[in-house]
Amino acid sequence: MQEQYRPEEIESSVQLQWQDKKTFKVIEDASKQKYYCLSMLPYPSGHLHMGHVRNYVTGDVISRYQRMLGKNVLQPIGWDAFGLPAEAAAIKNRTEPAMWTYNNIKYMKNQLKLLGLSYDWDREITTCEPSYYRWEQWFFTKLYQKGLVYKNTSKVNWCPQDLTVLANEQVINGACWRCDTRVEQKEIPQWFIKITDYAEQLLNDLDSLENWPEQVKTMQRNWIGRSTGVDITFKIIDNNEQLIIYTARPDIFMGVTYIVLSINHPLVQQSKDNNPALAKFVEINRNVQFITPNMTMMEKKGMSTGLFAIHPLNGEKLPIWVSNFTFIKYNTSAVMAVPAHDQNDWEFATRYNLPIKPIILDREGCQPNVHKKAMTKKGRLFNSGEFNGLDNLTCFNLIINKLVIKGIGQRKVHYRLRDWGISRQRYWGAPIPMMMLEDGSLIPTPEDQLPVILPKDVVINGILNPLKAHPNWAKTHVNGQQAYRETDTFDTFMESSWYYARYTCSQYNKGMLDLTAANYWLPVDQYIGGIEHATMHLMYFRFFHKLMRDAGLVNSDEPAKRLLCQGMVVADSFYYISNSGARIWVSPSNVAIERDDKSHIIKATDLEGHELVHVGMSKMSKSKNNGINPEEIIKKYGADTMRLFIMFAAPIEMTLQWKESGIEGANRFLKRLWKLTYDHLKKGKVQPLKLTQLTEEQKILRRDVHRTIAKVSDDIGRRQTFNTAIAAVMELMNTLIRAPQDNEQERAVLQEALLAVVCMLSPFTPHISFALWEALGGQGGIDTAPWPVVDEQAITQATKLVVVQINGKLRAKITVAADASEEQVRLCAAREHLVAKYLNGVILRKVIYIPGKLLNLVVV
Ligand code: HQ5
Repeated sequence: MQEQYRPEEIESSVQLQWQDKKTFKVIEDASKQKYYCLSMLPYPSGHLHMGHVRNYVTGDVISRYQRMLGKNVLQPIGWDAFGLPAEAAAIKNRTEPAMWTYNNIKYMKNQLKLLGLSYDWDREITTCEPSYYRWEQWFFTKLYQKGLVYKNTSKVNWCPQDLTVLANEQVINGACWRCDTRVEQKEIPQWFIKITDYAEQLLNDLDSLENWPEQVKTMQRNWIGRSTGVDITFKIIDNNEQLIIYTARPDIFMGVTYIVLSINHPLVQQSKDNNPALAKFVEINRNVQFITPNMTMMEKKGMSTGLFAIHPLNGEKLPIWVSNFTFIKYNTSAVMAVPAHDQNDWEFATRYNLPIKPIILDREGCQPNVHKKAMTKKGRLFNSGEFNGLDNLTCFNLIINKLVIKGIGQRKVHYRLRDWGISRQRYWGAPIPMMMLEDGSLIPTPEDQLPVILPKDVVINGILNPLKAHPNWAKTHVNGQQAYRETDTFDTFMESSWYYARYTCSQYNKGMLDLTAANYWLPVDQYIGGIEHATMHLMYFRFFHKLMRDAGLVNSDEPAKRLLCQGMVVADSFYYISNSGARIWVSPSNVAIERDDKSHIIKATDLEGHELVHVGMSKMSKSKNNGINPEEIIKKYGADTMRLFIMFAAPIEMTLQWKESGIEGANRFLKRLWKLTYDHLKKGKVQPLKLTQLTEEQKILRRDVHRTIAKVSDDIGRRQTFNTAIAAVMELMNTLIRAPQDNEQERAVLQEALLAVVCMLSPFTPHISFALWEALGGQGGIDTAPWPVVDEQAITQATKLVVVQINGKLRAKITVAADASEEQVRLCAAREHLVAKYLNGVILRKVIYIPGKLLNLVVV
């Protein structure tokens, strides 16, 4: 064993062995318990971000731990390779999206390998390959045949200058990213998958996901947005049209004072023809509604249509308004407003001077004060005719029934969830396998013509859809008839919706899935990824699993049993103001920092001597130039140090603050471990441990070792508190460093302890653990070593001898568990014959206890 810890040598040599021996390759094995651990696959965007590292190291720690428990562990990786960034880069750098993508994959794959992740590389998936997307296309045609796919018009962002569709991220402040022209909305025909058919199941099955974070489940519940309520029909004054509006709050229906339509509501479209002001309002606000992603942040603008509806129960005249925000409520284009009892409605009413009519009494039974804000509490009704005096919850059903009997209400379950629009007017995606015949009819591409391969000979200019512009790609034949291919491509969320299943049989070419393999490995036991995917990806992923189940491809209801969402990585960010007044962000690796004794930054300067403003910690990003390149850290300290720091620095769901000092601490710890092992082994061969001949000190040391094993196992496996697992090992190390190593038994105890430490650390720091295990003479390679087993006796056997005095005189010597509490020691002492005798009939004045040594009872 070398005296110095040299991570660069160890890591590359260990990684080479893993690669050569295919250590992490797995196949189905019915005799072993399977464990499928999956991290969300990356977009091949160029370089690994520290956020990726956190995600993938977490997956690797869990995989390695489960492998040591003896399970057959599948941990795959691949590339979410289609998407807009490749097209943007192709235009910018004048390359092809494929070239850009494959170069990035090559680069990032190498970076992943430097991290020492235990992937089965033979299962790698690259989603832009026809061998992958052909099955997605095949499945889509099956869904079409089942009636789960349809075409409909839907809005897109449209640049009237470039005559192109823009993705939401290409719309900057309402204008085209390229030419700054104001973006419009355009209705074009697009393909949809009926996720709404599965709304009920997607909602109900959330309850079975015990090991998913509550936060994610709540977000999905809100996204699905199930509500029960009623569709109510309103008559309009001097107009033959009727309005049908859904409400989930029939209980406060008597408080409705106005109605709001969104600008795309048919009645607005109709009324604007003879109302120029309204037409102008529609024109101005037409785009805002679509572009602003966070509707609650949006300014609420409104205008009267001049029309009035009639409240069907109290006959009041209700002004009908139009606004730019109505559909936030239930994703419908019309809402009835109850401003006295709904804050959003109240704000709109106050801004435009619309009537506010309270109908729920406050807790004291008085009319509520709604001058400053809406009153949103429950209570008894007033101002509500026949419903006066009843509490609002009771009225929920009474009012629905009344409306139903009058023939103007229909009970309804409503979902906020909309069908999934999967068409993208983009080149770099999987072609949608549909065709149009000469007569305009739509048919799915026949199975024998799949895959529909994305052509390479295209012109990408960011304006024309390259598939549309292609001279002959779209032209084809079906049964001797001329046919035209769909030129839109799939949303990339299609590829990431089923990749997890394909990993179980990524080379299979007889079908989408090899049923035996898929059903051996699925469902995923542990899924790890960012919270940003809480709704879209994780919803589509669950939806696809159910679709595949209903197609007989998988036999479980949900794709993943347990979900972990890692927090983000943040770092210090610094800037100075340039001569032209711009903020110039300086990378933290180029900043010299002075700190005060509390480690607060008091001065920061860059390499050119600019004094910098420190804005605290923020998400590592290009815009703040505060990203830390994982490769540089590996070069400087090794992958094990980086892995250890990342898993130690914060609880996994929390934000991780990047600190070089923390990295240094992790590095020092590994060096200490190396040195302790080296010094231990230098003393020569270690004799076997003789459990029956242990001294009290040795028993206590063994107790600490086995307690640590128990804690670390629970922390990694059940609690997933990786930081506390590492802290426990560090604490044990402090004890081991101080432990005597002079005789054979002491060295044997240390040998056992070191083997345990190396094992416990190996999920976190696999390379150094590999090397130390070998040096310590551990059996077999550490990659096949079993997780250390807790010796329960070692925990209970460790004892201490406590001297018991009464008024300073020795009366007994008792043996207690080494960690016995004072209470337990006193009880034990009281059971001693002599102690009991002296305590009889006296008053206990004072107890002096020196833990693990002395108990002195002062009596009178
Ligand atoms: C992080 C960062 C960057 C990344 N391809 C999709 C994707 O998000 C995943 C599909 C399943 C839809 C995490 C991120 C995600 C994983 C891959 N990450 N911080 N790809 N700065 O490359 O935490 O949350 O963007 O789980 O890395 O990210 S990705």
